[in-house]
Amino acid sequence: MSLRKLLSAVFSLFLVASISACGSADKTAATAQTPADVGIQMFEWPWTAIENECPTLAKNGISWVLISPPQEHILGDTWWTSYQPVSYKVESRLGTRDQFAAMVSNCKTAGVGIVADAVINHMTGQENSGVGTGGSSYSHYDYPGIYTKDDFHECGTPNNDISNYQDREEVQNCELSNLADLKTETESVRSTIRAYLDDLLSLGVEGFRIDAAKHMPEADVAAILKGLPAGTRVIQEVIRGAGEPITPEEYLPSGDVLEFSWGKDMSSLKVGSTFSAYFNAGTSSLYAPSDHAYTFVQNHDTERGGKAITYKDPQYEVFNALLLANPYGTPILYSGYAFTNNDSGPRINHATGALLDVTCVERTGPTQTYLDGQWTCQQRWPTLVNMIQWRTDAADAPIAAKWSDGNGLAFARQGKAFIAVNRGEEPLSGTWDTTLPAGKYCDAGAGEIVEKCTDPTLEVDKDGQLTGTIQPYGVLATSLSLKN
Ligand code: LAG
Ligand code: CA
Repeated sequence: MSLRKLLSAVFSLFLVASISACGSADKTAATAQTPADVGIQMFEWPWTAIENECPTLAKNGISWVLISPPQEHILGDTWWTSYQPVSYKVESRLGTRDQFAAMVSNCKTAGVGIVADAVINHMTGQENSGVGTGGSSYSHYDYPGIYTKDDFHECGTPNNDISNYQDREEVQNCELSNLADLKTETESVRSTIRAYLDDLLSLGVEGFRIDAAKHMPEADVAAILKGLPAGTRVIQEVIRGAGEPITPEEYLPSGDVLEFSWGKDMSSLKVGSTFSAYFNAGTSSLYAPSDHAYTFVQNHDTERGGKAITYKDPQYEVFNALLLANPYGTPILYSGYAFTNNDSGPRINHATGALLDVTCVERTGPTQTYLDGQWTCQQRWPTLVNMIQWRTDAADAPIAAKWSDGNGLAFARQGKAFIAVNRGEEPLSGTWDTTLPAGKYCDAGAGEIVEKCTDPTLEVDKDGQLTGTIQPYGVLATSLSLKN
């Protein structure tokens, strides 16, 4: 267990003790559970909208939010302007410094941490000069008062770009899509970046996603992050690539990593292939150690890559439930907006250029479709909210009673929780070994958030057997705190 997880466990025990002392024994207090560590990437959500959502996130069991990059960036309507830093002022399309500070502080009060996406490998990729979202002027290799031409790599490839991912030097010292590549090996660049991270910490963030970590030598990342306060969450983006010399494992000395293998393996299980291969995920050499790996069905890049399972797929909810049900790694849910054009940013008022307010579309079920720009709000999907409680109930219990048949897959977390899913369009009926105590239970996949199970629809017999039907693209799941 990492120091961060230990601290959070100790804190939650303290919280539980103080809640019980006040006499309001809710289900968490009654069983003194350590809440599962579940995060959510809230892609391109403005700071004020996240602040407003934090009480709901906390209630739904989500511990932290991975936000989009908060630094000043180039102007433009696409989402990826966020990934072209102009300066380290916390002034972006997503909000001002004051709005950022208010979000971090009020979310913390609600019990939700903020993890900032730190774009530190590069600056802008525009050939033309311009002005950023905070009013700073810049040109491709010049950021007044911050960096000059000498702070960037000239690597010698045509265009200065990375083309050969088999070449370590090239991947780390050339340009990723023309983005001016910082000399992260120099003391002055390192300390400039570090001052930015320290500024975000002073505003109260609990950690960082290190964007494009693979494009910086691990020694540089380690030097930049050296001496961060104990417990700071560090999630490095090192995309695993077949046969590439740079691996996520190399980066473990400087923090944890995003494990891209998980979502990739799930995408091949969406249809057709043998569903029981799910049980192998996390076991091969293509997976970082569970304690240091963050897992996700998709992120903002893979959602646009054409291969991942996304909100557009009716199987999306099933695979997110399987993400939460799996003991491997720390899960990151995802909440963004619908799109047909990969470049489209969040919707704006064309007269003022300001972002429109975020409103959540109500969930109707797995085959729901969304209009472009609508916010999909996975943090409110009842099945996923119930599955977060399920994950807390499952705690460290191992996978047991594995079953799979065609489009159906089921398993238990020994004695604590049970899930059966259907990735197909026909209902599936069966009898499964839940490993649970006999009794009546509520179904996590029935479409309502279960706060206390008063209307049970599932019955587990004295042998732990449950007979039921899994709806098309459905989840049938239950766990000890969903017991009547
Ligand atoms: C990342 N991780 O390593 C981000 O997760 C990913 O979203 C970022 O790419 C990338 N690294 C750089 O931080 C995104 C878009 C790119 C976009 C880039 C910079 O996926 O498409 O590139 O952000 O805005 C765009 C254009 C390129 C152009 C470049 C420079 O698409 O054609 O060369 O801007 O102007
Ligand atoms: Ca680099």
